[in-house]
Amino acid sequence: MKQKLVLKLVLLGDPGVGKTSLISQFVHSRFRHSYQLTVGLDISSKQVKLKDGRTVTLSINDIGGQARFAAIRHMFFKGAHLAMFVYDVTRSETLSNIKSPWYSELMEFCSQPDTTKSAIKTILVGNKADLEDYRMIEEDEGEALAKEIQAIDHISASAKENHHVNEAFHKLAQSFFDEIEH
Ligand code: G3D
Ligand code: MG
Repeated sequence: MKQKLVLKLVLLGDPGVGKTSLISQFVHSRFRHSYQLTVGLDISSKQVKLKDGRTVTLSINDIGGQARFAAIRHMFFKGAHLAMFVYDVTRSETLSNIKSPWYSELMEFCSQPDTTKSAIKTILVGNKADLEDYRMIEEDEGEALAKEIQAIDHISASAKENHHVNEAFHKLAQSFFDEIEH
């Protein structure tokens, strides 16, 4: 019997960086112009094809404004295999907030004994790359942070223009298997 592979992916980053928009573009191939605050925890799933032809289902977890509350965040992180850190290239503070609180909290939580710490893979995404005239964060700053937090990669993306969105999700999913099988 074929086993269904499901990986839990969480998106982390400040409000307004485009987490919900990246998911909407990846899962539904659409970009919504009206601002919709994510309420509660929103889970969607999408299948991705790995390099070897197998498919894996991503269970994509989007957390909203409630991200302020530590108790909810912990439920959100629990059992995650993959994390996508998202910042907005037009707002500097969204990059500095990746390291703390987002990265440090994920690590803190993942050091609990019942989680999949050894396997968690992360990627850093600089969203809104279409807003070139308003860019405040250069590529090399994102790359440096990705190295520092040991993310598998740094990707400049645009949920609006569907630029590098699929690549970011696919790369992250693939990295989980590259690690296990080598
Ligand atoms: P969040 O889920 O991280 O809180 P959202 O962020 O996905 O709700 O997006 C917040 C705002 O950024 C929305 O605009 C959304 O349209 C915009 N946005 C998201 N991704 C992009 C992108 O790639 N490029 C541009 N130019 N805008 C983007 P509003 O105006 O509704 O606040
Ligand atoms: Mg949202």
